Amino acid sequence: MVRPATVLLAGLAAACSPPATDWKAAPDPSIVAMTPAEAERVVQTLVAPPFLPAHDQVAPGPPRIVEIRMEIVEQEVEIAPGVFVWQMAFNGSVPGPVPVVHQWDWVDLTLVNGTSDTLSFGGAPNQMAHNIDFHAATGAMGGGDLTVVPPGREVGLMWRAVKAGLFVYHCAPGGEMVPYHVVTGGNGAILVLPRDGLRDGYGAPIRYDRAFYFGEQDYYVPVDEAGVAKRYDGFIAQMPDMIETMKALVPTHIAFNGRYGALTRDVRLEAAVGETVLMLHSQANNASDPHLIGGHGDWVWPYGKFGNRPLEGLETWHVVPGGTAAAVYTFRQSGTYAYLNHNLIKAFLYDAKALIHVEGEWDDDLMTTTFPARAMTPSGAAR
Ligand SMILES: [Cu+2]
Repeated sequence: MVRPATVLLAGLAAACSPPATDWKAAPDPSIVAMTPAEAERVVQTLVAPPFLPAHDQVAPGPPRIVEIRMEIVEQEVEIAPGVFVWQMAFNGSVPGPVPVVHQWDWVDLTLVNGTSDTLSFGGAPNQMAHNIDFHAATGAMGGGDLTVVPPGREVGLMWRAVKAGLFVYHCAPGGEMVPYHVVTGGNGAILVLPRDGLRDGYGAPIRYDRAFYFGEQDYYVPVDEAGVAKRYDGFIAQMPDMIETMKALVPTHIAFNGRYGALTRDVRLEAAVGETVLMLHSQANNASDPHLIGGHGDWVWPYGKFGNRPLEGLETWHVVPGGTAAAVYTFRQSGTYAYLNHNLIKAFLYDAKALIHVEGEWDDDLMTTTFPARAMTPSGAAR
């Protein structure tokens, strides 16, 4: 028998918070109402993509203030053989690092224009002002208006992660500087996990064993009369020609993680049969269509946002410009898999691709050779 008091309490709870769906719980009003003054502070050390910093998949307690530090570096990088670009790079990587927090946490950022030791990198000080616009943040151009910082200075910004998902961040100093800084590498993504972790389409918890972040970058490299990629003295000198090249809207180079071969040659991505891998993808300036050759997206969150019920068993999914994708896959078969943009021109004639090497037993029941290549048998004839 249900007591009247129980019915009353249930009615009050329903009036205070959105209803639970059949696959996720409603937010806890006391967590939403919490203030930063009540929150514990933690420091998160960021790492270079495609990897993520050490993190809990389920929030270990109430919302926290997560302190992160991002140093902006203007650096010249050989993005493809003989092709050099002055990048704008958060923490010296393209894309920038992936901070990992939980929904309703606060992000307390120190944004440094230069590096902390010498305020320079490779002997060359930064030349331009930069800032950061977090798509996961609320108000003031995503923080862009409050974080404009000249070379040799640093600025602080704290914001609350009110939405769960993978969200793009990028530099956005205004006008033509916005696309110039973004397509020279000034972008990345932040992962905001649900407090109780990921859930599949039935509401069951998902725990991943590994997570890889694929940042897809389009470049617009000017060439001389002979068609040779031009090289410049610095981030400012490169800008006028590059902006003219950008206006054609046709990338000259496309790469995962900043340069050709980054995730097929320079970094070896590994997993094992039976492991679940979270595959994160962003493109700050163009669309992309991720696909795992030889596998699938077991669960794929539309637009990379965890507040939506994930879709099951996809072959290829979509990243909108200035957006993300998130998918999990449990590997069932050993071998080498390619994770790529299934615009195959962008994958193979450019370099929008990565390899994942999976160790383990081969399962003949999933795939086997019935006979090797041999002379053709005429149709209808007995072999
Ligand atoms: Cu910038």
